[in-house]
Amino acid sequence: MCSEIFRFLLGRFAWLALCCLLPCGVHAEEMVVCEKNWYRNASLGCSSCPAYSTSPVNSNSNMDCVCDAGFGKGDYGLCYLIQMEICEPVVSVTCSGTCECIPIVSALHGTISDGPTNYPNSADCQWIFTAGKVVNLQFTMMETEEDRDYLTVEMCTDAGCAVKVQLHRTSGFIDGRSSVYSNNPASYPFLRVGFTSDTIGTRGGFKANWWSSSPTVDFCDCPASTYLHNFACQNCPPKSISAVGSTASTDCVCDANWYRSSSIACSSCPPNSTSPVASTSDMDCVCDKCTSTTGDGQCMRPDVIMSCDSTTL
Ligand SMILES: [Ca+2]
Repeated sequence: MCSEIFRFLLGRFAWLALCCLLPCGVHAEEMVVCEKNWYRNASLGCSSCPAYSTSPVNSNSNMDCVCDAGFGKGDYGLCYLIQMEICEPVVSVTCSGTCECIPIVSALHGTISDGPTNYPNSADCQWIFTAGKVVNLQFTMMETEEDRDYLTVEMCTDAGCAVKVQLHRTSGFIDGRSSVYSNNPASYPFLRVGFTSDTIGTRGGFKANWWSSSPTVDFCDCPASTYLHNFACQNCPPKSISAVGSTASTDCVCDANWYRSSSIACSSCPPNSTSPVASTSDMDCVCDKCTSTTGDGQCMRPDVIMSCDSTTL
């Protein structure tokens, strides 16, 4: 009698028994709960958040991985060290006189000019560049009254140009671009451009481009496992490291058992294989002893190793 009732119940309420095994309304994929700093991926497994980021328990996507303080999210969801100002040379341009005067602070390059129209009579204008680095200057246009209205380029020991070396003095026209005039920052950290006109007769004036030298390694030593890129220290790809002062992504070398698979990523060697530090190809992954290589590059370990000679594969 009891067994008949049981069979009846099982026949009518089989779905109820299934619900006991898999709680009603809960799909199998919802039961994957990823640990802290991992997130559920498209194939219902758990993937690790990128380096320098964290996520809470039971995260649903890589969007839940939040970059650490001081790091920003970049391409491919990777976290990069936020730009450090120290990498950027700061140039300040101060100017005075009746010419066009556009003060600039913290720029790498720019243009100076007497202004868009003819310069005035009795002009006495100057532009002083302060960088502590090399500042280069090149005239791209010049039209002044010959032997009367002059442009002068000097490098100076101080902002007042008490001690100076004249690099160039000219009047008249130039066809095309002038030579490039640069200061020697070790002795003369300031570069000065002066323009004077006499009391009669004006012309179009001048335009000049200026630019500071690019930052160098000694100017901004990026910390280990980062490299200099666009005046900022960028993280090496996950599973790779670089020396202090690295200046290119190629300075980042993959850890042992990983190999460089793209400019921004290291990939793991297949199971049962190893590679040395700084490997650059999956060809560098060598199968462990007592495994055999399959056609697809996998290293297979036999279920039972009957007589593995440890000196050979
Ligand atoms: Ca004149």
